[in-house]
Amino acid sequence: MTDFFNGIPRVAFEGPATENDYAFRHYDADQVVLGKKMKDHLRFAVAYWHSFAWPGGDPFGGQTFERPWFSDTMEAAKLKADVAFEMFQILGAPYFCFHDADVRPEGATFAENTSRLQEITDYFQQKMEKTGVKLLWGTANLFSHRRFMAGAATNPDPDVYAFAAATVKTCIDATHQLGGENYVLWGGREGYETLLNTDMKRERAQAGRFLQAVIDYKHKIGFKGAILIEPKPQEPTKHQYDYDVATVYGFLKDFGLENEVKMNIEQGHAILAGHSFEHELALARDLGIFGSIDMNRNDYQSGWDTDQFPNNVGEMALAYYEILKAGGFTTGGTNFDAKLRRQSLEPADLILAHVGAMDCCAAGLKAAAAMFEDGKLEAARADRYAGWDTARGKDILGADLTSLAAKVAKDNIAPQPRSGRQERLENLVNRYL
Ligand code: XLS
Ligand code: NI
Ligand code: NI
Repeated sequence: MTDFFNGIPRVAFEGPATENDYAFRHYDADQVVLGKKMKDHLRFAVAYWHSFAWPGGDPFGGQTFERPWFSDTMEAAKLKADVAFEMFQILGAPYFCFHDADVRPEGATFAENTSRLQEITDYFQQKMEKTGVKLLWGTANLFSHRRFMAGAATNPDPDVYAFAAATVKTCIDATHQLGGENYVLWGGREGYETLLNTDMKRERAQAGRFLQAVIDYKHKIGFKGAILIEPKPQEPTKHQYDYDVATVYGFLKDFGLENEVKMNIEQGHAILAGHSFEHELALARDLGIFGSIDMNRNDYQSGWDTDQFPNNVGEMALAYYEILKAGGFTTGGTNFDAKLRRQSLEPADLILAHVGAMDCCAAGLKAAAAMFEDGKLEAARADRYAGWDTARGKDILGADLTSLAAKVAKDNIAPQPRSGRQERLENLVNRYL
């Protein structure tokens, strides 16, 4: 045991009336909702990078957090792992996620990076066996080191592509060894700042080739997890190639990979793309590529990726409603890709941020389940489109323009507008919260 979370007890469910900060009011892991335990619906994961590797900097100032493991040694990396697993247990979080760069210090060479990652992977493996905590996904950080400043797969320099590919191989290996249920590719610096120096066509082809190589490798080693792409429209580059779900789907179709890859959808990225979270979730579901979520919000005023813990039950309810409609998670889960505010210095802040987030998601899930079970929302939607289920609707959809022109003239069709009933439906949703 380390003394980092000194005296903070294991967080348990105590119900909505409790006064205890270190308790769940809604998240009751074993409570059955729609035939499944809450923990199996939500599949919470802690993001290693924000919770344990981020120093609290912003564009105007550096480190604010003082963590005993902030140093570049393997000993510190192991202390970090010790504390991380203590936190997973305090929270009862079933999963975690990591990038290579979060868990091991940067080496002088690729070989050193690889051996350090291997050492930590073995260390994780022991801890996972002991605690039962599992890996939701692994990934490679192909965006922090300066070698990746002009992109990884989409870099103008083939050597950077090679280094990135080699790094991804080691990260898939680590994920595979740890029984990870998914492997994530977030575009990092795959994008551009100015077209003046960018050959977009070439970069897009490189990205397609890279992804194909990842899929080939996955099959070669028998990795059974899902490969997930995480769309984001901008930041760090001005224009990210994996803009949103629709853009990534077009890209996958182009390279014939739409059956090999699914989406990891982040709430904040959806907002940055000018969509609602539920739009992105519903679209991915309808296209058959829904995978997993990063449940971290952005500030609605600031216009950048602030990665805050979720705290709006109404928003969560609409998100989990779409996920329930997708049949729930299979390999995916709810990853908190969220960081504390830089003034939140105390170890307790880290715990309470997650407690609130888990509770908020649980409350959202319960509301979504009630909405789903009740069926009123779907009935209203079905009623709005009922005309299309009639023989007449089907004939109209099958007809060509000439016959439709003839039909409209002959039957004297004069459509009558009907209310969309938005406010009525919004009132309905609020009743479940
Ligand atoms: C950055 C992304 C990143 C991915 C993992 O905005 O959200 O944290 O989730 O590389
Ligand atoms: Ni993000
Ligand atoms: Ni993310």
